[in-house]
Amino acid sequence: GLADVGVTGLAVMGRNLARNIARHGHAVAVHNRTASRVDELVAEHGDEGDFRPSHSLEDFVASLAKPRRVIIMVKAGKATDAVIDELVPLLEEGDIVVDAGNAHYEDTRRREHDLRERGLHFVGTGVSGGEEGALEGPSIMPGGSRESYEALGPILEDIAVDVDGTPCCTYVGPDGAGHFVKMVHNGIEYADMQLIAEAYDLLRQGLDLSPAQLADVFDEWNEGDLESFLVEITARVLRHEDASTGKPFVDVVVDQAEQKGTGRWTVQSALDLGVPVTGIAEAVFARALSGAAGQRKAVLDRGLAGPSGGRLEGADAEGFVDAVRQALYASKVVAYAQGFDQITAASQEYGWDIDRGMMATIWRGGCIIRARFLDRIKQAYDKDQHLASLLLDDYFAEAVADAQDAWRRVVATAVRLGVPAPGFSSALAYYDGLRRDRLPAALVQGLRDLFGAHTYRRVDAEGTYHVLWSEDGSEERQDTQDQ
Ligand code: NBP
Repeated sequence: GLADVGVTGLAVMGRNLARNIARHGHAVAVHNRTASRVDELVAEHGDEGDFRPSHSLEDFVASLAKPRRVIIMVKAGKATDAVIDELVPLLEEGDIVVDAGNAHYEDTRRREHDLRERGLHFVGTGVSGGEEGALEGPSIMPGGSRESYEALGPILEDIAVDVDGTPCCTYVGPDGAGHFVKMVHNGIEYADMQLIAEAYDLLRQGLDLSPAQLADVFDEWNEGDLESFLVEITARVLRHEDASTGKPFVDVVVDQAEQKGTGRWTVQSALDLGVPVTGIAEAVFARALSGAAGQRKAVLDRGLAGPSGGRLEGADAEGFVDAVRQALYASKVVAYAQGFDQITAASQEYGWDIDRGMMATIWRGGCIIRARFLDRIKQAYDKDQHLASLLLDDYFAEAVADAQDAWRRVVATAVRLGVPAPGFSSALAYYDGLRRDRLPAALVQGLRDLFGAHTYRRVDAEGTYHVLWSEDGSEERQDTQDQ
């Protein structure tokens, strides 16, 4: 018979995804530009399931049952377009092309539009969990037509990881929705890691705890509300000793964080949408600062003034570990709330109608940000589908209220010690900004009106106004003038 589904692009990700599909009892056609990868896969893992190898794209397409389901797993960008261009002439109306690479959602929107005009379905899907996830069960975030999900969903849900009997895969929304949600997931991952790094730094600097002692702290935190994959592996990394020097591993690693770009994409999109994702932005900028090696060295050589006294003593040290735990939790709530705001804004902008509770559900497994906490987010959106901010949900509002004294103490301590905590402090500033009755934005509007005649609105009347600053200071109503 013909194969149920095909995978083209058999580097680490595609190869593992194909094996995962085969292990679940589906006949999987496999293809790669360089044929040796096809042969290697079948030679090494052919006994795991029903693989149908092809050396040409024509044979590959011919080996698939209709409507054809083709998963492309190649390097994101030009390679994806090259494969699509080659593939499309070989396909027929109703066939489904799936891009499982890390595409930018704007590219996915363009590709979906082009293929739809040719009668084909295009599904851009986020796949999270790296190599291991692809093989053992990733979290899958597919976007595209609902109709295509009918044919594709069952296989994807089959190979996705399961949490409490629920697969970490669901239909996300039309065209770029899946890749958008995957992008924000990665952005949240940046924010989460930055907050963890700040917690580590504050405790190490403030209390002089060793990496091994801090590993114990993170292990303990992993028993409570902070329970997550990232906190778990933080303990592992901190406990690890460098084999050649015997030093704590974290002390032999160059302190310049790299990035592949999805955090930057998230922030770029947030700027366009006008959504404050300060947690993600601070994380991206903190990596950039860490990588500014020349500048850092020049500053270190010259020396720039900082506060005196680097350690916490007595009452200042008391309870500080737990205060940092609470600050981490509150900041994390803010970072996730902001990420979900970005999904909300894009969903409105592009008409995606994304079910936010379901996004939290499918991130519970397979993902780097998998965490106990995501159940709470799901519950919050289940209770109120139109929730304006996660911070308004009773559970989160109370959790942050409980944490806020500790959070303020930690941010103040960081400032006093001169330990940078951009994630903690910007999350708190965001929280306080959101809470404010009147913001100084009123003054900003006044300034804009004076220097640029940009106009303003009044608290006590409808309409748009401008002050005649260079005349008698009287106020003009602007919006009626043109009529
Ligand atoms: P790579 O991103 O390293 O891409 C290698 C694959 O792309 C090979 O199969 C290669 O074929 C193929 N390819 C290239 Br490059 N140019 C091509 C072209 N013009 N025509 C046809 N095929 C071409 O593979 P990966 O690390 O497995 O990642 C695959 C996708 O999954 C990427 O989009 C990545 O961002 C995403 N992703 C990766 C991870 C991860 O942890 N690695 C996690 C989540 C998502 P060849 O063998 O002939 O050179």
